Amino acid sequence: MAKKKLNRRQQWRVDKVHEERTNRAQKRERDISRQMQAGDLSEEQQGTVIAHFGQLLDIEALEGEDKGKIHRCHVRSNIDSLVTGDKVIWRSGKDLTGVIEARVERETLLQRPDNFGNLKPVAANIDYIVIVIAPEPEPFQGLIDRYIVAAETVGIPPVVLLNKTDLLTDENRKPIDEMMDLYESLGYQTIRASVKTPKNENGNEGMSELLAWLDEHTSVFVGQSGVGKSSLIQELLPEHDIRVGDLSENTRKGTHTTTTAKLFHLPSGGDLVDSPGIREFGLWHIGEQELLEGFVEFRPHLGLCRFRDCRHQNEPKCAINDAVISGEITERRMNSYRRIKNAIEEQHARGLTVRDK
Ligand SMILES: Nc1nc2c(ncn2[C@@H]2O[C@H](COP(=O)(O)OP(=O)(O)OP(=O)(O)O)[C@@H](O)[C@H]2O)c(=O)[nH]1
Ligand SMILES: [Mg+2]
Ligand SMILES: [Zn+2]
Repeated sequence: MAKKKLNRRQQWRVDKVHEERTNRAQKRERDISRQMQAGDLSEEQQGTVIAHFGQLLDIEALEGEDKGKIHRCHVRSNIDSLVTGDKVIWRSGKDLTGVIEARVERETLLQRPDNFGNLKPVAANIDYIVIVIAPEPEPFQGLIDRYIVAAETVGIPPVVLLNKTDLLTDENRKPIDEMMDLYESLGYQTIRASVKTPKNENGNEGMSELLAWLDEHTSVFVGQSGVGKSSLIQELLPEHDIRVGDLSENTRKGTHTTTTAKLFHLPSGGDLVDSPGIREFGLWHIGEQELLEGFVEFRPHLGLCRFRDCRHQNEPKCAINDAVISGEITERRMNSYRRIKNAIEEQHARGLTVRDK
């Protein structure tokens, strides 16, 4: 797509925004220097990014007398994007403020492209990606598979969590059971839970199993808006006050209640990241081979097609198609793969490519 040239007025506006941004960054740096000269900033220490609010981040102190306390911090302008779960080097300031000096190398990073082709981090240093689905809003297999491909690509094990089991009915039970069975048969951990069942000695349904899974790990809850990610976290952490939102009366979809990813500590030692619900999960940063490998059951068949450049459509002796015929690969997953592949190709054809940020 050819870019339209900006007219003078538009260019002036772009320059002005840029100038204002530069001025703000310079002012921030001056404020930081002033605080340092006044001896208001502590020595460098380690911290964790708990949440992100525009230019400011909530940092939890991991050492010193402030250990466990949360400071709202500025970031030095030379640090690239930070995300919930990042470990940082920072200095604490007066009144629970501070300055982030550097980012510690990440162990893992879940990211996705936004609508403009910028690759955005979702959460860092994560051990499990918990894909939350529910009978309402209705689950889309395509979205689950996209999350799984993203998880497989970065090497973070995905877990499929069916929440709101209290809403299972004679009508929706069968398709949802089939979906859960499919992921279980592929070797993925599945969990069923509800925050609205009558409590027994272990709390609501599935909560003790969920807690056991989350124990001593860092997990991020992802999925559509309204599936109950925040509700589950609220149930696990009753002493916190976490916002949950009703589904829309008309569409029975979520209302995008959580707006920024936030990290919580479990009393047992694990960490949990609540993330904002999404409509779609773009995968255009994923290569053709990565997409194929993102479907775990395809892996034994890769590289065995007659043609080296096989597109796994109607070619003769295609190992992937043969595996569909023999039942080793389900039609459902093959269709899902095709849909994702087409969507990625369509995005590329429209000139959308991903800029790593
Ligand atoms: N029946 C039933 N309703 C639930 C359950 N868990 C959550 N809900 C309801 O589902 C709605 C959405 O819950 P949230 O926790 O805000 O959903 P979310 O996934 O965090 O949504 P976003 O923050 O928008 O991404 C609320 O009205 C909850 O009360 C459950 O187990 N059973
Ligand atoms: Mg939420
Ligand atoms: Zn093939």
